[in-house]
Order: sequence, then C-alpha cells, then structure tokens
Amino acid sequence: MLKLHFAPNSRAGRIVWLLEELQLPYDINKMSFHPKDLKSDEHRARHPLGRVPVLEDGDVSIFESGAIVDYILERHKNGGLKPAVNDPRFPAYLQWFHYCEGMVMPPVNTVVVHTILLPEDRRDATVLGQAQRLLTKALEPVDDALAGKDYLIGDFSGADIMLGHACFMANRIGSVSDGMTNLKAYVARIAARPAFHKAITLA
Ligand SMILES: N[C@@H](CCC(=O)N[C@@H](CS)C(=O)NCC(=O)O)C(=O)O
Repeated sequence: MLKLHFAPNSRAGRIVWLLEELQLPYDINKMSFHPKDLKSDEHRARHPLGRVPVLEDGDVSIFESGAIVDYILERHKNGGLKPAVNDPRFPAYLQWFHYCEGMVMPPVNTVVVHTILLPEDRRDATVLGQAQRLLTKALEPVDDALAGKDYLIGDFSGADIMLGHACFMANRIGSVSDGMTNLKAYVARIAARPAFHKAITLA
C-alpha cells in the first residue's frame, strides 16, 4: 500500500490530488505543518530537510513532489495522465511539469515567506516586491499557453497536478491578476475537480 507523508497547505496536496484522481488506495500520515513534526528525527529519516511530501511504496521511499508524481504515473498507472514519449504533446508536458518547481514555486515561496511565515519585523518589502514581479512574469506564459485550452496540454495530465496546484496557490496569495483571464478560468476549473477539492481541504 502506498503511504503518503502529508502536511496541510503544502505540496503534499499534489500527491493526494493525484492519488484521488487515479482512485488508488493509500495510507496517509498526517503531520502538522510545524517543526515538531516535520523536523523530528523520525521525519528527517524520511526526508533529510524535514519536508513534505514523501511517499513510501514497499521498500521505496521517495521525496520531491515532481518525482513522486512521475513515480506514481510510471509504476502505478502505466503512464496514464502522461503522454507517451513519441506523442506530440510530450515536450509541452515535460516543460510545464518542470516549470512548476523551476520557475513558479521559487517566487511563490518568497512571497509566502515575506507575507505569512516571517514575523512582521523581519519581512522585507523590497524582496517581496521583486518576488511578486517575478511571479507575475512567470505566470504570463502559462496564461498564454492556456488560450483555447482547458488544461496545459489540452487533456488533464500530470503537468496540471504540478503546475495547476502552483497556479492555485499563486492565485490564493493574490498573484493572478484579473487580466490573466485564461489562468483565472483554469484555476476555477481545477478547483471544481472533486479530487482537487478533497486534497486542498484535507487538514
Ligand atoms: N521541491 C520540493 C519542495 C518541498 C517543500 O519545500 N515542502 C514544503 C511544504 S510545501 C515543506 O515541507 N516545508 C517545511 C519546511 O520548510 O520546514 C517538492 O516539490 O517536494
């Protein structure tokens, strides 16, 4: 049985979302988003930085949300929700899948740190402003790519599990402007998926 190490309001939601979309059975270890759980010796043995998500599957223990999504799709869904290597949509799939952690999440992290996580006297308005501008720039190509499409490569795929979740988070912190109409509609479309709703409301 797959076992997911989870904390609420985190990237672990991506894995719950995927498992729910695929209707795969899984166990869940719910931790609090707090150092007492995440930085415990027990959890550091699973993830050297004490982060989530971590997935266990028999003898396998794997971290990094993108790696986990790909692992599940390859080992447990026979490539479902992922185009085949010779499919014309494969390059776009890879691109948007990796654009999530590569380009969108770094400024999302900085915005969250300087608006929520740090105590007020340690927040830096200059750093925050830079991250917000960078995030807007990073989201513009996603808005463009979604013109005339419901999902990033047309059909719903693992790329949406990654980047769609990041876009939802970016919207939640107020970084998706009303002018990004394709992206706004995309976030609403994702939020309406029952599996996503289950993942995002899991506490
Ligand atoms: N690139 C990693 C990022 C993992 C990560 O930073 N997770 C956050 C939650 S979204 C975390 O565990 N933070 C706890 C901490 O930094 O103490 C992934 O995609 O899994």
